[in-house]
Amino acid sequence: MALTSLDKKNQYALLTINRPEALNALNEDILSEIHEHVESLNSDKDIRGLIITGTGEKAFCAGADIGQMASFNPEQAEAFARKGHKTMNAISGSDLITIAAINGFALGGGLELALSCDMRIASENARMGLPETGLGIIPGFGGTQRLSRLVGPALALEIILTGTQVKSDRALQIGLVNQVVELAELLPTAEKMMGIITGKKGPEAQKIARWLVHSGLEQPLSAALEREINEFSQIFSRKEPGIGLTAFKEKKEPNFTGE
Ligand code: CO8
Repeated sequence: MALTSLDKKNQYALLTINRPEALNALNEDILSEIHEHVESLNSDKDIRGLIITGTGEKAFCAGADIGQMASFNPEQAEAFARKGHKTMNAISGSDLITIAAINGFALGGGLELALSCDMRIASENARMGLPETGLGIIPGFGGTQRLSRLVGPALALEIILTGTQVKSDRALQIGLVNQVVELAELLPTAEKMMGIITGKKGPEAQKIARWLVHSGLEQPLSAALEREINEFSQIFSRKEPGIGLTAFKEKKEPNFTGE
């Protein structure tokens, strides 16, 4: 039986991890399913966004499956880490605009899954952390890199070395999440944000801006700024500036999709 479900809505999809008996922990099958869903959405012209969440009120995802890892040798550990990275990279590297709706625990690989998304919205009961060093291992699905790029090395090291569970109010304070809302409001809030994003903005402009933000983090500032100038000029060879700038002058709503 599938351990994840995919529900297509207007311009975006909702992916839910369905393994509540293990607090939605990630095994190989779930990683494969998430990867397949992202691949299929990449080729779906009607879908521009993805919200990822977990079943139930307790956990977004409590990490990689600890039972599965207990007997690993180094080769098996590498294969599992590579599989996790492949899935996280598929999310961060796709053209989908992604939001993690964190409904409870997001620990270890669960937080790493949320970190592979563009934005994170957490419920008030959410607890986020990278407890791996307490298990004698290290974050292995991108956490050492994505968390430090998001909150800075000092806070990332505090979280990694203490293994603390960060409560949602502190997560908001340090920029780990974008918003904190009541649990009942979590999906409506994520869906509302996705609706604004996929609503009346220029899809090409959003795609380029998103790519500049992500790719710029891997470049020296001067090169990334030069790339912005280049993309800014190139966008004027596309149709969106004509639609958006003209609509503003005419005091009308822009219609980028022509629908
Ligand atoms: N894997 C497998 N099963 C899990 C996991 C997990 N990560 N987390 C919880 N479960 C299971 C429990 O075993 C339990 O099952 P059962 O009822 O059969 O005993 C069930 O979920 C409910 O959990 P608890 O009874 O423990 O619930 P509590 O409310 O008491 O505690 C916690 C909730 C605090 C979330 C607790 O379950 C916990 O600490 N879980 C483990 C969290 C953790 O350490 N996560 C990190 C895992 S390591 C990781 O993610 C590494 C990623 C990189 C891998 C690199 C590859 C080499």
